[in-house]
Amino acid sequence: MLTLGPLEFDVPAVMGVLNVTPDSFSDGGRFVGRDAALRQAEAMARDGAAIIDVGGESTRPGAADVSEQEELDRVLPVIEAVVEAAAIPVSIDTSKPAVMRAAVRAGAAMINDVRALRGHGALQAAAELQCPVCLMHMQGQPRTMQQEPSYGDVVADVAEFLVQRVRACVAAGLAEERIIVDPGFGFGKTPRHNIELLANLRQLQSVGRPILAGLSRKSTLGELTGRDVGERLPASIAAAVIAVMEGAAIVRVHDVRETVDALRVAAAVLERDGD
Ligand code: YH5
Repeated sequence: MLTLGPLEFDVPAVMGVLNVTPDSFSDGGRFVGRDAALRQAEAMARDGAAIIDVGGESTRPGAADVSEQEELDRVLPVIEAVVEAAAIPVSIDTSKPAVMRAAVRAGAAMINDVRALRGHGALQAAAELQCPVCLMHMQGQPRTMQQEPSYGDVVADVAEFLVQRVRACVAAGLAEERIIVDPGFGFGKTPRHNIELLANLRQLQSVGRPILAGLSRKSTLGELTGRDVGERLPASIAAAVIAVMEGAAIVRVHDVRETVDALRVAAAVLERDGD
């Protein structure tokens, strides 16, 4: 069992991705609109997701910035609908303090920030809200992060960043036991960097907090398989299983049903080992 303040998950846990961006790379905007998003969330809950991650800012490489109002308009109706109708916690994928506040007021139970609360006012907002947070590593900014990412030792550099961010959060008053860390697959990383991180995910346990891994449908899997984004399910399942076998407590995925089945097999092996 993973306990993050008021949130409790069986481990491994699946976080289902619910994009509410019209330009979303992998969903192409199919779930824009409150009712369609709600149906998708309900299906993910039925299929065994532990939490639904609602995001209104596209952070794919090269994506344009979204205004605060636009992000609020996208995510709030969906969070309200899911919180009211679906018996599953919601996390808000945002870096904007105003969106964090409004989302938590609307019932979101967790903040997932790809900028690890480094944005202006984000740390203070999260500390005030006192909800669980996921701190993700990213080198650079979404618009330019894939232009020649470079590290000394990618695993050590990411671990050091996460240790520093956990420290900054605790210093700001966030309860350490509510923090999750994430190496940020694909965020300012080459395929080699991503594979290195996946192979050495266990080393990030030295940070001392549960690990979330998001590899679902990402470009590295496209590079490895030669498949377009809509045809990366087998590769995504393999990546989720490897992440869990290497110590991830939560995996963030688009295809909940298939991943939950695969992770039942991984969990049986892990539980037998006593890991
Ligand atoms: C993550 O890893 N990722 S949004 C490009 C794709 C497919 C998917 C090229 N938010 C993460 O999912 N939050 C995103 O095809 C995240 N960890 C956490 N905590 C990017 C994404 C994607 C990008």
